[in-house]
Amino acid sequence: MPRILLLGREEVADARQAREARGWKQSTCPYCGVGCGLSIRAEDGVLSEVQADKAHPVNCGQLCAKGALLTPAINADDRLRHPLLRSRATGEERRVSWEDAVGRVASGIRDAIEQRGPDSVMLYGSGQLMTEDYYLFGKLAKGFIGTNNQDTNSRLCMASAVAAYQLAFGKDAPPAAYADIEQANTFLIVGANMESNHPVLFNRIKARKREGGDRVKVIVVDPRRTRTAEAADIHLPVRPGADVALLNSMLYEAMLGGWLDGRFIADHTEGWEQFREVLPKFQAERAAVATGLPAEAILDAARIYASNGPALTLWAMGVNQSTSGVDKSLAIINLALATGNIGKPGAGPFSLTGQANAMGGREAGGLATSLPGHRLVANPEDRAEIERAWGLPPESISARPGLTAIEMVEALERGEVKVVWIAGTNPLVSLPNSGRVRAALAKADLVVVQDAYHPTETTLAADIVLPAAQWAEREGTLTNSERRISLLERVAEPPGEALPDWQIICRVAEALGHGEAFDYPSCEAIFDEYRELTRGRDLDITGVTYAALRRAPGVQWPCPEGSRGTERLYVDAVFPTSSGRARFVVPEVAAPADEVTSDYPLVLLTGRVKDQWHTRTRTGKVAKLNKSEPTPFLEIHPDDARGLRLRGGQQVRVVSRRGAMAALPVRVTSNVRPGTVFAPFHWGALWDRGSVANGVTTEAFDARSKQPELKFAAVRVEAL
Ligand SMILES: Nc1nc2c(c(=O)[nH]1)N[C@H]1C(S)=C(S)[C@@H](COP(=O)(O)OP(=O)(O)OC[C@H]3O[C@@H](n4cnc5c(=O)[nH]c(N)nc54)[C@H](O)[C@@H]3O)O[C@H]1N2
Ligand SMILES: Nc1nc2c(c(=O)[nH]1)N[C@H]1C(S)=C(S)[C@@H](COP(=O)(O)OP(=O)(O)OC[C@H]3O[C@@H](n4cnc5c(=O)[nH]c(N)nc54)[C@H](O)[C@@H]3O)O[C@H]1N2
Ligand code: SF4
Ligand SMILES: [Mo]
Repeated sequence: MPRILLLGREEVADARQAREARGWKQSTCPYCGVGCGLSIRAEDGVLSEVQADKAHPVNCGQLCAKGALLTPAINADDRLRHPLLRSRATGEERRVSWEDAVGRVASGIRDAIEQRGPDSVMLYGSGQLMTEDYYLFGKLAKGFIGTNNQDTNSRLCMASAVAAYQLAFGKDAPPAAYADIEQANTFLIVGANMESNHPVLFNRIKARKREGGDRVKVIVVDPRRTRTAEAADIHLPVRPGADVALLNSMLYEAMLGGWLDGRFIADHTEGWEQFREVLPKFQAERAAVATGLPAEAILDAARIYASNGPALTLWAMGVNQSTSGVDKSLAIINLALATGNIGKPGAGPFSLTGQANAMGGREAGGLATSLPGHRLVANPEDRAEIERAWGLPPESISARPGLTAIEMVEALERGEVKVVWIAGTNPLVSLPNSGRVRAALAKADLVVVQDAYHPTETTLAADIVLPAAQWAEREGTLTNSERRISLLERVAEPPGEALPDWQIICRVAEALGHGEAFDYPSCEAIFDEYRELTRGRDLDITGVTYAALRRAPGVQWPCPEGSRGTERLYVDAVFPTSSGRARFVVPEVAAPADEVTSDYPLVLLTGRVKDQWHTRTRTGKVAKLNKSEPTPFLEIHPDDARGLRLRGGQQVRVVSRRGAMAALPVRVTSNVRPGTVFAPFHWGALWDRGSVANGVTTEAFDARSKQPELKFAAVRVEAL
């Protein structure tokens, strides 16, 4: 991997223009939060070619297989072409006009509002949506329907990191940038399997390691020996859920070693004294018991992290998807603050985003607690500003925080939510305890699902299915893990009557009588309206326009008028808290929610494989991608396999207190810790009714972030 930015800005713009003259347009990969730059092209309105953008600072010409094989995924046979009306009872479905479909959605929403008030309506979106869609979905729910019941699958993904950033820094902003990779000496990777899930970024880390020689160290904290862990200098196979004890211990031992940055702590932070008091409990020998790791290994990790120059901590779902997800994230941030690893090259606590535009939703107010421009529903001033911007009378926006994803399921069960509008997510595969989710959805009066494919597990539970145009068939912006906003250009025609998500939202808004507030000539006009709402805020992007984005491979926020964007945050060590100081927040040590007992003696970890994307609506259609892992599987340690008399390849059933996952072949491997098993969650009921991982996972969630503990379910494994 070459070093970042081989070309200057002008050269990049020239190269881009030359390609555009030959029919290529710029885009960004719609899968993961790395945000690889692409050049794409269509023939006769159909996407025909996808290539890596060689001049793009994120990927410099690299792609993983998923990105390289986008064309067959987008052009798959089961694209949804027309609005459908379905009978949930019989499964019968018929094609209807847009007018009919939109009219039915609007009258369902209107009836619910009249009979039970606006909080009986719920909009559930996703990081597959573009920032403009997110913004409009929120404008409709929070401003015009009058409910804050708008949440997104990012709740299952980054809510814990969001809450931790807000607590520690005052605002939800990942401080580091990919450019820090080439300048870091130590990489602490916690609960992230980057080799599989952020592959192009991991290539940059490997390149840094090759280039930096012995000085560059990689420490991986993961109960499994993943391909990421295999490439590490130190792998810490932590007991699932025990990350806080490990991270606190590393901090304490670094303190004893004299490696903390006392000046940074004194000048730029608060809360150190209280935090310091709890640390002696985490002496390495004691933490060894809690974490299941040798004390020596903890000491080594502490020394390397704190004394080897700039350290970058990257984290993802092994941290966030936990009942102590916020505490784990805080422990990571504390470690960075105490060692001064923030605001300087090669350093920082850096949470990785999962989906291509998970970050855009955080910015534009896509969560049940947020409003556009990093504003909060709970803040009266924030509400008033947005009401004025949207031309609404004072007090129009409800002060009640909306329902989050799991709370939506509970509210459906209680009969409080009657209309659910799902866009760009497949919750019958991705939400925990999917049997319960299915039963809850069945209680709704109206289920609307807006997707690009049909059938999906969730479109099959809908009354009305709305066809969405997707990536390459529409334009829009998204933001990757390093706050880089990119413009995705349109090259292809949507199939049949499919429409961009923003247009569908505008049509429903119009049918609800809010046409004037949702009358946009283009996606760009939505962006311009949203952009204005960031003026003077921490994520000010008033300097970003579609025109500017066409000339650049993305811009990192903040980017106020006249600026060219910001690579790294907090270089002046001033934080957006009331005191300007970053806060040490004491993280609690708590056991995961699901209890391991003799009936359920094993811990199920769930996660991903390299060549599949989530619920497989796209990657599952690509023959080449299905080759590496054609079926779901269960990894089990040889000791546990022996106890159960299991041989590799044998079919098993995985049973939890919620349900069962049946007919999975086992893979006997010491890559998992004894007492833990691992299954990917990609395969849903359409693959095989019995193999849905989320049939067994728990909906227990972190009290502060409301993010569910998708990484820890007590199970037993039975031979079939
Ligand atoms: N190929 C591919 N790439 C993807 C995706 C995909 O579906 N496929 N999805 C994207 C999305 S939305 C996301 S959010 C990211 C997710 O990216 P990752 O977070 O890397 O993905 P996971 O495999 O879910 O989980 C990461 C690791 O957490 C570990 N883990 C489990 N419990 C614990 C624990 O208690 N502590 C620690 N330290 N680790 C633990 C698991 O063993 C697993 O290896 O990937 C993105 N990239
Ligand atoms: N057990 C377990 N469960 C998990 C996780 C885990 O690690 N373990 N991870 C969680 C995480 S981090 C995430 S992010 C979620 C992901 O879970 P989901 O969001 O359910 O996964 P996707 O398959 O990405 O769903 C996206 C849907 O949007 C559709 N789509 C694609 N493009 C467009 C578009 O432009 N417009 C519209 N309207 N639709 C479109 C796709 O066809 C697909 O049906 O899963 C969560 N669930
Ligand atoms: S690393 Fe992520 S963004 Fe890059 S090509 Fe692969 S899936 Fe797409
Ligand atoms: Mo995610």
